[in-house]
Amino acid sequence: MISFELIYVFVCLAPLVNSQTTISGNVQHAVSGDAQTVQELKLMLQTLHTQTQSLQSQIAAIHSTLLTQQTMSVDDICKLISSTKAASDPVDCVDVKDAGNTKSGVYKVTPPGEAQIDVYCDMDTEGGGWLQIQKRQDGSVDFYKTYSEYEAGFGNLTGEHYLGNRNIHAITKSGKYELRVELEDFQKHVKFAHYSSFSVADAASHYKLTVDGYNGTAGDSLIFDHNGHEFSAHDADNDGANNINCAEKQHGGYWYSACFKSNINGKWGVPGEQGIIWGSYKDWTLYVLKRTEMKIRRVK
Ligand SMILES: [Ca+2]
Repeated sequence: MISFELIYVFVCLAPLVNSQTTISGNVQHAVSGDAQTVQELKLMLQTLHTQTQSLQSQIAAIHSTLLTQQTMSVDDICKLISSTKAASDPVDCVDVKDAGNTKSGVYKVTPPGEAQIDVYCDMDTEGGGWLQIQKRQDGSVDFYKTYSEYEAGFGNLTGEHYLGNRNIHAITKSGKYELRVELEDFQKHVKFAHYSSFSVADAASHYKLTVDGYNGTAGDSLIFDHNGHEFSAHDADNDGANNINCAEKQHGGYWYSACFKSNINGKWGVPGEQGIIWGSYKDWTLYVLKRTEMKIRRVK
């Protein structure tokens, strides 16, 4: 408010000062019959002119200082808000990373509209900032869960787990996210599938999968037969097969169609179509995998 008032004074004074010569001329013309009075008035006007110029300089200096301070202040406030948000209320692992965390591990994030939760952030893979939403590695967690359990999430963050569809939706609706799927077989061969965009719809849409932009070494076993499909569990048949409960048949919870090209929430450590499968990993065979990770990262 003060700076605007000073700007106003500055703007108003400028024409006034510039008009001193005109005023002087008019006065001289009006009282030309009294030379002494005219001389006194000219002196007064000169004094006023000098004082006004001095005042103008002071106002300009103050104005400049205030503008500088104002700019710095706004920048500082923005940085403060940004750093405070990243430090205390991160939405995802990108925020966690931006807050200066460089080690992979469990961190607290708050998906928009949801309560604060713990998540596992991968800070080592491909630049870090990845939020893990699924992991299989040893069969320690049973993935044959109900729809509600898949909705809420389950497992151990430092081991096998599923983040939960409600939170995956809350996070992916808040921005553009990419997906990386890492896949390792029992011979320690690692491949990956990267998708440039990934999101999961809301509960009313049964957490429908939208994924696009594949590249990688494992092949694409997600877009075909899974993209655009709703999530199913053995107690919630939302798949694309009228006469089959795919979640029951494949022993998992997933975005099944009729029924699958990948089944990484299937039964760990068993061969066949109920196993941990990523069809394109090896020539569209039922080649069983040991470790799978799904991780998402906000695209800036
Ligand atoms: Ca069905």
